[in-house]
Order: sequence, then structure tokens, then C-alpha cells
Amino acid sequence: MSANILRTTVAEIVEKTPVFDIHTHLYDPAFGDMLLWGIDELLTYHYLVSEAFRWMDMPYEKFWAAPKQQQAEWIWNELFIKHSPVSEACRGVVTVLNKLGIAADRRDLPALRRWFAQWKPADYINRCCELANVRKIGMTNSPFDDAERPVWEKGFKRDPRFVAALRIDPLLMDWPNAAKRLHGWGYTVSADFSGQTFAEVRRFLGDWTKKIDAHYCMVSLPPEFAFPAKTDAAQIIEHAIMPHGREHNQAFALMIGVRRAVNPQLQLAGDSIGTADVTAVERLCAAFPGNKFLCTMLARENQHALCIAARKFRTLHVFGCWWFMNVPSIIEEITRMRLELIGLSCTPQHSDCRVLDQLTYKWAHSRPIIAKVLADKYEDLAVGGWHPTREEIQRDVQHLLGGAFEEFLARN
Ligand code: RAT
Ligand code: ZN
Repeated sequence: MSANILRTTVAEIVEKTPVFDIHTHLYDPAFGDMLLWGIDELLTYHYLVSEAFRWMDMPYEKFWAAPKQQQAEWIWNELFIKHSPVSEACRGVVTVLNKLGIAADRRDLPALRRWFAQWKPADYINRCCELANVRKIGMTNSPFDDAERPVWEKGFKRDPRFVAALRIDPLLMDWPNAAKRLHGWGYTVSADFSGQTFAEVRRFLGDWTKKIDAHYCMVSLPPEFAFPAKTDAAQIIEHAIMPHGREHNQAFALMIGVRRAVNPQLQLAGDSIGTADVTAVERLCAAFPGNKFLCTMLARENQHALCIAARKFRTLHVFGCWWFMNVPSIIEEITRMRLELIGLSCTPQHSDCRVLDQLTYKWAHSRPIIAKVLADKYEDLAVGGWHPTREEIQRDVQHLLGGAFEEFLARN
């Protein structure tokens, strides 16, 4: 294969290989309105809220008190009309419209709304999955979410494209309140961890794992996360989550580096970042060799050390360019580094979509970067006389777009 043909072959295979998007905030359609979609949701995505507030001279209270359509209009005017939408999150909206076949540059928000209003949710989900070429969507499912919990408790017919992940942030980050809630749900736990507390937390995790068929258990953590430590989080991990993980052969996903509510007035848009301590992840892997860990980190400064940790522990699977890392320049840098350090045994990207339509842009933006980096690596190999076949390229891309993740989860 010539260098040019190699590049176009890799690009074409990356485009055509369906992806398992391992972490999003999208919901099975049975959750109704909780599955967000359409132009007003796209415009009020929290990534855009924080960008719009860099220009808007408006009290935060006024913004939050307004109806969503009004908020969307303010953001549209600020980020698309008064300025060109060059940021990654803004460009995302343009890509979504383009993928859907809408002339985005007519700059006509009411017309966009009319276009979206024609769709039935079920058809629109199919359309977005087809355009994004997504085969499975990992949800984020919290038993602590009062809107979500009753839907699971009542039961519903699952859409096989949407797979569950058990999200447990309050359990680790706010144990005293989580203990009260568990108690209220019939688990005999004490805030001081006495008695049957750990066994009961395990029972809670086991019940929810079964109820939602959780593919993995997950938490997002602040940069201060330490292990071992005398914190509630470290104790619950050691005495409940680890034994639970071994019992159910369930991986534990750590998303580390978020500093919540740095500017509370921005609500969901007010979280920031901090450099974390990768040795906590290494110590967890070393202390619990019978457990599996998934990990992504928010700070660019942590990415290299995290890759090295993955070289040391085959029980650690690195994934995604999370949130503030999910911009083209950084995706390229991190993906390149990962391939150079741990080859194809990682999952370079997840979308973190909160709005269904975003699947189309997040994957449209990430796929060419993954293809470019992979083609560069094949080209380097060609210099040494190693030429991958088309079948080998397909195999490799399948691994990167969810296959390696599935193999990792299935491993005993
Ligand atoms: O990326 C995001 O939308 C963040 O708000 C978070 O949800 C983050 O991805 C998380 O899962 O904690
Ligand atoms: Zn997320």
C-alpha cells in the first residue's frame, strides 16, 4: 500500500467501524424527556453556557430564571451571531447541523427549531446513531438521582443500544448523606461504618448492578483523591467496591481531576480542573490485583503518568479524552502518546454527550484524529518494512473503537 492509499484506507475504516461510546450522559429512550435532543438543548449545553458567559454581561440569576428557549437565544446571539463559533463546543453545533443536512449558515434560529420539531424521538435516535455510526451507548446511571431511580424501579423494556454504568459519586464523596439515603432504602448502614455497613453497601451495589445490568461501576473524583487514605472514599472502595467488583467481575471506572462548583453561579458549567496524583491509581491496582480498573483523567499533566501506570498494570484500562481534554489539539497529542506507550490496548475516546445530537459531532471530530494518528504509526512501521493488511487495520480500529474495552470487561 502506498502512503496515500494507507492514509485513505485507515480514514475510511475508522469512519465505517461502528463505535461503542463507553461513557455518555444519554438515556435509554424509555427515560422520556431525560434523553435530551434538539437545537435548544444543543445550545444550552453547559460547555457553551460557560463560554457565553465570557461575553454576556448578565446576572447569573437572570439567565437561570429564564426559559430554556430564551437561554438558548442568548447563547446563540453571543457565540454564533456576534462572534464566529470557533471553539470546539461551538463548532460542534455547526457540525451537528451540517451532518443533519441543515444549512447552518442561514443563522435562523426559529427555522432551526421548526426543523427539529418535525422529528419523532424514536426516528431521531435512529438517525443520530446512524450518522454517528455508534453501535452502543454507555449511559451514566445513578441510583441517587431522584428522577432516574423510579424509572429503574418500575422497570421497562431496554433498548439494547443503551448499556448501563452504575454511577456512585455520592457514596464516595458524601458518605454521611449517602448513608442516610441507603438507610431509607432498607440497607442497614451506619455513618461510622460500624456493624454490617460494608456488607450492606455491597448488597446495595449488587442489587443495582443486577437491576440495571451495569457494565461497570463508576465515580468522578477530585484531584485530591488519595489511596490508601483514612477517607470515607478510600474505606468504601477497599471494603465494599473492591469485593463487589471481584464478586461480579465488574470493573471500577475512576474519572479523576474534577473540582466541582468552582463557580457555583454557573451551575453545571461551574466545575473546574486540578492535577491529580496518579500514584493513587497505581496503589489501587497494586493493592487489588483481582480487580479491574478503567481510568480517565482531566488534567493534561496527568496523561503521561497514567499511561505509564497502564504499562505496569494490565488490570488498568485507560480511556477517553475527558471534557476539557476533548479538543482536537489535545486529543491528537494524547492519542499519539497512548499509542506510542501502550499500543492498541486503550480506548482513545468516549463522547461524554449530554445531548443525543452531539453524538454526530463528537465522533465526526474525533474519528479523523484517531485515523491520522494511527496512519502515522503505520507509516512509521512501513519505514521498517512492516505493512499492515486491510484486515489487520480493521482489527486494530475495532479495538480502538470499543473492542479492546469489551475484551477488557469480559476478562476474568
Ligand atoms: O463532561 C461533562 O459533561 C461533565 O459535566 C461531567 O458530567 C463529567 O463528564 C462526569 O461524568 O462527571
Ligand atoms: Zn461524564
